[in-house]
Amino acid sequence: MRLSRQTLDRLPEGVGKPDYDPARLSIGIVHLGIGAFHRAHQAVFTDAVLASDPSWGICGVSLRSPDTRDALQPQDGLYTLKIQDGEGERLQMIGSVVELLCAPENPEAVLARMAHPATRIVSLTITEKGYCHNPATGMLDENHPDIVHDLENPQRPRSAIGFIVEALARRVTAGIAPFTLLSCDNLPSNGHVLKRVVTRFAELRSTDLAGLAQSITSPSTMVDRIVPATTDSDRQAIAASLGLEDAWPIMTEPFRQWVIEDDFPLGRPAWQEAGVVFADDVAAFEMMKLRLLNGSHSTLAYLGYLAGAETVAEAMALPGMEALIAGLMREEASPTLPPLSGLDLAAYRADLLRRFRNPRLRHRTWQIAMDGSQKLPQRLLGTIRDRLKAGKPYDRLALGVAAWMRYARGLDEQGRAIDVRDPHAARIAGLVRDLVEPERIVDAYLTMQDIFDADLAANAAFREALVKALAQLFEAGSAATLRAYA
Ligand code: CS2
Repeated sequence: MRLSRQTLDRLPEGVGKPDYDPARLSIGIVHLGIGAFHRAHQAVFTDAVLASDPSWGICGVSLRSPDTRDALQPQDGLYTLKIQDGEGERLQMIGSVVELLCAPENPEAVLARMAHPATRIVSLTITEKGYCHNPATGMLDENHPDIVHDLENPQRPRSAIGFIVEALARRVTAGIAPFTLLSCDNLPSNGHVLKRVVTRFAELRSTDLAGLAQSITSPSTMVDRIVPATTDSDRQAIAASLGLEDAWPIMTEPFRQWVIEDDFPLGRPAWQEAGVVFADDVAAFEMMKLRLLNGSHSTLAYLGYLAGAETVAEAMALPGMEALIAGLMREEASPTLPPLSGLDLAAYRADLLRRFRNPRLRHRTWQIAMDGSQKLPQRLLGTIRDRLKAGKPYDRLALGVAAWMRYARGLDEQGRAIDVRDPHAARIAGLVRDLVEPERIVDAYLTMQDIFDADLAANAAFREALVKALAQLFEAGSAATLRAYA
């Protein structure tokens, strides 16, 4: 039997259930990119406050595949959240997602929902590459195939940006005020980046639309929760605990954090009641999280994968890894952060190490290794730029970048192919696959100025640090390189 509104009352005792009637929800939020992260984060914070205002139900949109819709629609949008760490586990049913749409199948339904007067927020988790921007500059990549397509077919868009601008245009025509845009991706100043690419795209469509895009609000956010991809064995374990089938449960950790700039002209859910922090400026939080959590995550994913560790917890157990990551955070990344009053940075770092060690989450290094070309600039390269300016060492950060270079080249330490997922995977393979000398590999990578901007690419000390780290990874391998930090 399948999980659904009808079967909710069959759930075993101890499983958390919505404290509202899911059948009475209406839609106030359209979320673009309804993946696991959204369902462990924004949808959960929203679920917690729907009892006081049921008008903030979520319409979840997939921009690519119908998988999520196909899994959740027969369950009335309900799914299980499994929250687990070394101390135990807890199951909770989430009911905030009330409608599921698959954009490529029916773009018109998505546009109609976004243009509906009751839709007051359009939130996004579309990953870094979904912004169709140049990661080094933050500007719209006007040659991006989806952008070119959407400018030619504005009424049948493919990209999130194309959908947003067309929906805004329809709202203006209908005399409906613009929705608030809410980026929930791991980008610095994500609200500004989103507004910049949306405004530029609108400008390319027409000058009237450009003025409109200028007037929208797009608060920045910092989002945090570790959410590994669900596996079939997770599905089986959930079915055994519930006595009901759930086609797509979500696995996560107890920790969750959401910091948002409070700028919602059409209103918002009372998220503060669920622990969301509203701040005037989230840039400092965002930088802390990107440079400490995500910078460490990427470093340990590349080094860990190369050393044969399948999960983050396994990577953390490699001799030397924890000391390397702790040192990267404390010595190299933390000194570059702006002061955050009231925040104990040492405790934050200790907490991160504990979260990375979570023995219950099987968070694959391969999953985090995805899309490195889009992640490195804000996770490692910005920190290195600041260290260079200050004349301070950055060896561990350089090792992280070199490990990406080794990984993305596409061959592991045994010479086997790596399944590299990255929008630039083919371009990278073309540049470096056949090269063997570390100098030449580094030089070839440094020609990618959409990742390494011109200044960094021309910095001799930076180049030398990368060559040294990469040479070590080729000569000694990742595990032996790590052992030197133990
Ligand atoms: C990870 C993040 O996959 C990745 O690149 O670094 O998804 C990370 O788990 C989240 O940002 C944690 O909030």
